[in-house]
Amino acid sequence: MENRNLRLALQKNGRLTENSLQLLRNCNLDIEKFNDRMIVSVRNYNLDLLFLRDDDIPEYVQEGVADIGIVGEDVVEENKAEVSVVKKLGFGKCKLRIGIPESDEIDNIKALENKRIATSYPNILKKFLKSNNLKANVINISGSVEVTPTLGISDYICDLVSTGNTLKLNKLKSSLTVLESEAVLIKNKNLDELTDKYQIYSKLLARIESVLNAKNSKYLMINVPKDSLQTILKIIPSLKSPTILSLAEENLCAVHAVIPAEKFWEIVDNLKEAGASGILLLPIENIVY
Ligand code: PRT
Ligand code: ZN
Repeated sequence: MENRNLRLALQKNGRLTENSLQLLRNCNLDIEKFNDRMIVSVRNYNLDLLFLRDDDIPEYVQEGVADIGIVGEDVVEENKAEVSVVKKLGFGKCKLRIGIPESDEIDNIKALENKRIATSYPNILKKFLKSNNLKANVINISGSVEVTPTLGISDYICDLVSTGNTLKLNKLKSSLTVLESEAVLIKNKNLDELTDKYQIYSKLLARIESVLNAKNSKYLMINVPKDSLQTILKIIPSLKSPTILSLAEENLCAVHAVIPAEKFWEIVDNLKEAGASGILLLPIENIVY
């Protein structure tokens, strides 16, 4: 009988592995101990995890060996995979950039014309050059692209950058951005909406979305003098209407609101100035809209 579990491919051992597993655990999935196994089941959900090299994930999902996968957008784009990109997941963020020798300057994209550019992302780079009407010599290198200018093999490189330290160590600096990337959830294009598997997928997606919504939000609780209430409500960047509660002390009330996490430090001084006290900011586990 056909296996009716949904199959999710994720990176076996790399930069995206820990965050991918953490996201699944935050979805309340109880993942079996895996000790180097390729296929691992989830105890409390109809889901199997398939651990792969990241470069293989788009094709496995395209071919339906896995139904969905978690992988960098850069890998999906480079492999020209025929898959649906369902959701950005907010981790594994990086940029594919042109790296040039520290002493060089590029003030115009035309500076790439006729240069030798080493990269492990030849497809993305060629597409970028073509869309800018440029011709350059793209050199396909599978690893340590950053040493090629010093070796005289290339003029520039095109590689992923996060902190920029690797470029710096090799006396290079980043210049133009070719692609921005983060981890994404991808899906096989033929996953049939009428199947049980699709139901398992859409329920999992709803859990993932609720975890991502919650991660970006916080629960703010403050006490407010009643005559400052209107001023304070104007300060709070509430995601929906705040809750206002009476307190035992007559001239005070409590305001509870869900706010974007990154806004808290911008508004805290304004809240205090307007008379707010007992300011509490709490994490939220899930938000189901
Ligand atoms: O073994 P497997 O094939 O599965 O793994 P891998 O070695 O091919 O990939 P891995 O684990 O290095 O990266 C997986 C994904 O993480 C990538 O596809 C990106 O989507 C994402 N990611 C995020 C990065 C980086 N940041 C990153 N900094 N991938 C690679 N790098 C490398 C980059 O190539 C360069 O060598 O880190 C170096 C630069 O880093 P900084 O911090 O010095 O700028
Ligand atoms: Zn890889």
